Amino acid sequence: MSTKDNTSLNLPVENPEAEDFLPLLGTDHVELYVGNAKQAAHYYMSAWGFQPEAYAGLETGLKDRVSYVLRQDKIRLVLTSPLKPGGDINRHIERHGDGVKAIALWVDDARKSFEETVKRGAEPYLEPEIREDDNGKVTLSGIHTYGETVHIFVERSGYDGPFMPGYRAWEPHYRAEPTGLKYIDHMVGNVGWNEMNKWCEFYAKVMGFAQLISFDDKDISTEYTALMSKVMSNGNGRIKFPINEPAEGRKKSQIEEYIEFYNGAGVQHMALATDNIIKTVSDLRDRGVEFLRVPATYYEDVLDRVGEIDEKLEPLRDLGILIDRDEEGYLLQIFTKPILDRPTLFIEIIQRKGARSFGKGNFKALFEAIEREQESRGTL
Ligand code: TYF
Ligand code: FE
Repeated sequence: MSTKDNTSLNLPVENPEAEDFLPLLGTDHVELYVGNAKQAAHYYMSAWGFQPEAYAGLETGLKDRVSYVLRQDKIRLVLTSPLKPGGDINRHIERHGDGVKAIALWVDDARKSFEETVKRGAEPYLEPEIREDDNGKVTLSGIHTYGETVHIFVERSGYDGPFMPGYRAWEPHYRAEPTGLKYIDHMVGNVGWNEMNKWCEFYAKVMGFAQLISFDDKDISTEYTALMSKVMSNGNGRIKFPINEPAEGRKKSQIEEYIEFYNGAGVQHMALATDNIIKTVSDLRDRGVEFLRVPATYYEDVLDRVGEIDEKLEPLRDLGILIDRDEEGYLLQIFTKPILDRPTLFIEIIQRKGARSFGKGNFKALFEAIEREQESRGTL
């Protein structure tokens, strides 16, 4: 069973009667800083089936940057590139390569979200600011989290224009079929040696999250791969942030490899949910998305482990989709190879059939597949 508990963090367990001081309605968007937003936007459209939604750049009065907004169902991506040398975006890209800068959270009150979190120790990133145009107003604020990653609080107050004030609708002639991606299931952070508890405590203390104790939890670490992980979740369970740290193991930790190439802590993967993983993964494969593969032997005994499932095993095996079960149901998941040149960011596709855990039963096969990739890069 999935429950909430903060005792292992030496923090008081949440009082269920207490008011949630940071009610989160969902993930508003994820912003990536990238070297070439125009081409990245084309990749997320053509390969992933995102739809063009909004644009801001020279044509809308910006002088030094450009942003493309893409959407697929509830998932919104913002791709931002600099137009001139210098500045924060260039520095971010030089240091980290393309990567996630902001995990933006949808709130009813961006000012209160800022004040409550800063009061509890968050480092301010963006003082509350109101953006307004003919379509209404949006209030933004922001705080720092691990590495150079930030959380933006977005209060939409019924705004009904393209994305937010400052943007215009983006309507290129090209559109690709969606691939069935529905919402962000979780966003995972990689942090440095022995920093997992510090960042879990940040989410508990500063943002009112609690540790999600699930099937996966009991030290997933070093038996197969050198990492430790805990999952933090907000009050209504809509936002889930697993936090990984490297651990000593037989081989070089995949988390250490990430930290080296990203030059610090950052977002390791986003897990995107579908309600038809076979269709979604077939479409993505057809469009060139590369997935990790486990050995064919994985499928010889997987049904002994997970029991009966609704899907036929054959297409799951052909596509390399992994299966796991917990007390509440089962899940189907698969992981891309890194989607950038640096071995940093990757994407997970997940379909939940009742399970609320993260696929512990797959860790051995998955982490061995990741180690084979590390080996081919000579970084193991
Ligand atoms: O989010 C999770 O916990 C799972 C499993 O490097 C996982 O997706 C954990 C660490 C990792 C890759 C996958
Ligand atoms: Fe995941």
